[in-house]
Amino acid sequence: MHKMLRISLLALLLPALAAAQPAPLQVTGAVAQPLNWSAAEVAGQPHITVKARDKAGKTHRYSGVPLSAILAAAGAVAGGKLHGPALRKTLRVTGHDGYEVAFALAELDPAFAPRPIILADSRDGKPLPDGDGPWQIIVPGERKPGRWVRRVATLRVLE
Ligand SMILES: Nc1nc2c(c(=O)[nH]1)N[C@H]1C(S)=C(S)[C@@H](COP(=O)(O)O)O[C@H]1N2
Ligand SMILES: [Mo]
Repeated sequence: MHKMLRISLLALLLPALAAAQPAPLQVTGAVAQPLNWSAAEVAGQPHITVKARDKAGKTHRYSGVPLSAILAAAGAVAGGKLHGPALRKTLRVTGHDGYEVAFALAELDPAFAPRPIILADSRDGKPLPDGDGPWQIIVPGERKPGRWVRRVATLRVLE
């Protein structure tokens, strides 16, 4: 192929290739170290598996990263420091469609919470389907799945 043609084809394709890159996970707000994690970086974090019932009442095995571990990596207040006035703090989770839910940090902290809430990247051993992934919040034991945010974009700690 002619060199100029090759270069201009590449120039045309580059924005499309960039757009095809999945958006990173943003961890922001009242944290010491904001994070911007690619899917590979999320996949590289220690995972746990939880069983949870979906809206249809079907039990699945979801694997993912505990939100408490993500908050720890971002330097959000946790553990022994999460007491007294810090207990007002919340995590706002936003999906790519703008859907938002809140968790109290205490709901996520292993010192308070009986169950880990996770940022799941797989269900029954397979990546989440496109409409749910790459990441979905899974809240085991919760009676309604309203906080199972699909297509998670941002985790923001609010004071
Ligand atoms: N990104 C995103 N996640 C979402 C929602 C949404 O609108 N957007 N709806 C929530 C609600 S209210 C419920 S009940 C569950 C299941 O929703 P579904 O019935 O659309 O599957 O997904 C939750 N996660
Ligand atoms: Mo819902």
